[in-house]
Amino acid sequence: MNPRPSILVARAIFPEVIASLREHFEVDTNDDDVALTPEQLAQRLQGKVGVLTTGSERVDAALLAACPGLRVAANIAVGFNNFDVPAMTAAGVLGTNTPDVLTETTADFGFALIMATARRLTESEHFLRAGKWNKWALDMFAGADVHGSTLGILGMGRIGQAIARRGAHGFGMKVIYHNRSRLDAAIEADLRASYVSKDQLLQQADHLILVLPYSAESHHAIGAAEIARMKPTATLVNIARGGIVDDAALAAALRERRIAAAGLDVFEGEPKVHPDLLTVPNVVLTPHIASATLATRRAMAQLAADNVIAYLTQGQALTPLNPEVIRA
Ligand code: 8YV
Repeated sequence: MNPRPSILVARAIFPEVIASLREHFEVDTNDDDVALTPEQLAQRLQGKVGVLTTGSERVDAALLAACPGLRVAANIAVGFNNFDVPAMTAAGVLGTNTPDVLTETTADFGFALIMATARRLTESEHFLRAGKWNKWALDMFAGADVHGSTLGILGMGRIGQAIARRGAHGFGMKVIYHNRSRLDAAIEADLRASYVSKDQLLQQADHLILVLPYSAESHHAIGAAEIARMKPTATLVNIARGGIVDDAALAAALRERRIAAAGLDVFEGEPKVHPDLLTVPNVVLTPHIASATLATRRAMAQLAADNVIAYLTQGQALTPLNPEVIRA
């Protein structure tokens, strides 16, 4: 009998997901959840045909060259900027991601961050915890209304649309969006969202949320020049990827109150955070947790596992990034 194929689960995940993989494969795990260096990852992948990764592990030309036996890399994330997909395709390695299962959870969090940012939730909590609350005042931590305001959405994929729905239907917001391609009129009508130019989006939004994928094109899509186009009362929320916002420029703008506030779940070079962002009061900071509910994280890990199982046992995949590898 042929030995069972070996795979690596690069980060600690749910035991029941590991169990489903063990029905088919020899599974090497990282139970201590140590972040692997590229060299350690390549070393752990020797003799293995599959890997489950998170956004912290890169699958690039160097890794592919060091691991010629690799056939599939399944990212436990919808974003896949840690994958060099053309290099994977050239090497005949299938990549998969986890769309859909995290859409509503991530949209909930986007809204949580909009609310927390507009209503100065963490800033006021820090004030209270520091024992500074000794009298109530009419203008104490007065923020900006969310209901009835204009919500700007940059990037209008599945998560952007789920946020639009919450804004328009739940909070009575006027929803405007900008995206590489405009949505069908029927979808726009259903969402109650209007397409505008990026410049109009920047100028008109009371609350601007970023939900676009990271790429060379979207690097620093929001920098000093874009922030200068925004209303001084506006808030900016990033739940997409670090690098889409120029964090140094944002910290300077927040310090000078060129916009009112920001809410950030993702950072350039995370888990490091730009030191200036840690010292400005008008920013809500969270450690990349937009998809973090137990049910959703479990569904993401299971979808990644199911992709590896489907590909290695049946030559199919549920959510492939480069399906041409399957057809080849
Ligand atoms: C992941 C994310 O949890 O799906 C994404 O793209 O950013 C998060 O949901 C994170 O990338 C870990 O892989």
